Amino acid sequence: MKKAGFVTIVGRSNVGKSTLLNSLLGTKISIVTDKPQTTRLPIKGILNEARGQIIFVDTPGLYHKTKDLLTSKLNSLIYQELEGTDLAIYLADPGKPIGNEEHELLRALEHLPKEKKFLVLNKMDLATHPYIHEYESLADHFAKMIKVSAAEEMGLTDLVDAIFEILPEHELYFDEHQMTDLPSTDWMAEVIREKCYQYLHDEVPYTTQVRIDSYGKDKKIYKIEATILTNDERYKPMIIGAGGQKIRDIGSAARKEMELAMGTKIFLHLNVETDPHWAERLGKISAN
Ligand SMILES: Nc1nc2c(ncn2[C@@H]2O[C@H](COP(=O)(O)OP(=O)(O)OP(=O)(O)O)[C@@H](O)[C@H]2O)c(=O)[nH]1
Ligand SMILES: [Mg+2]
Repeated sequence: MKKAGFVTIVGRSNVGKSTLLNSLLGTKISIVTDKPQTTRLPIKGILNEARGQIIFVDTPGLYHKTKDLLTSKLNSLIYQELEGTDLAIYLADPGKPIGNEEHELLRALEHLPKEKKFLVLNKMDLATHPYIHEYESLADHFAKMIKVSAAEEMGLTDLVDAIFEILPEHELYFDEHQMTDLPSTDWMAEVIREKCYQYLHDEVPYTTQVRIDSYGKDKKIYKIEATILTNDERYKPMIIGAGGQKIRDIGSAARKEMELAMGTKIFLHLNVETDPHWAERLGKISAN
């Protein structure tokens, strides 16, 4: 029988969890930015090989700088995902010292047996890793310590080999050709949300969520209607921009990426609405 199992990637915000997921799968499934708290859904990416199937779960990064509803919801999603996982990858960035977030995650990981935990040090492509010794001293608590660069795709074969070594024999959980469990509307919304992070500044992208209102094919063109929700009326003009320039930039960047991924022409129409309550509904759209 083949091997199959769930591997949950946890770590502080911005350590490169989503980059790692995308590099492992060789395609972009999870969105990546240089800002913290980018990932909001636990996104599953599925690696299929002759040896079996690894389902990687990308989680929101633990983040303690702000104490709001969104942050506490994102933080609690991490713990839900760790329950019942076959392996936890604790991803760390040795360019940053161990802080409160690391201590909290390490405490959460104490509930898992050592054999079910890997310590993975990322961003090894950078010239210096000033805090690497702090993380190396944690190695005893993990079954393995592996050094990688998610961005430069270094060390990933070793990581995948080590994962297959410890995964149980199990029938496949997903169809062999499937790469993600994300329904296509969630994926479309994530692409648009990523462009909000690229084109909007400071706190503005954090106030946004994206809703897909309708989609479908009309002749050869795929039509998508979506709304960017912001929790405060005052952010609306910033999202729209002078003469509508910002929303056009966001829309056109999202459209190009969707056309590339879907291999079809797309007509994307974006609206902007104020909805102070979107964060309260967030847990209900978890990708589980
Ligand atoms: N130099 C270098 N940069 C990396 C590497 N992996 C990720 N990054 C960068 O680190 C930043 C954060 O990457 P993400 O993958 O979004 O991090 P994350 O852990 O998913 O962040 P959250 O979803 O906010 O928790 C981005 O600017 C990436 O390009 C790496 O191996 N080397
Ligand atoms: Mg992420």
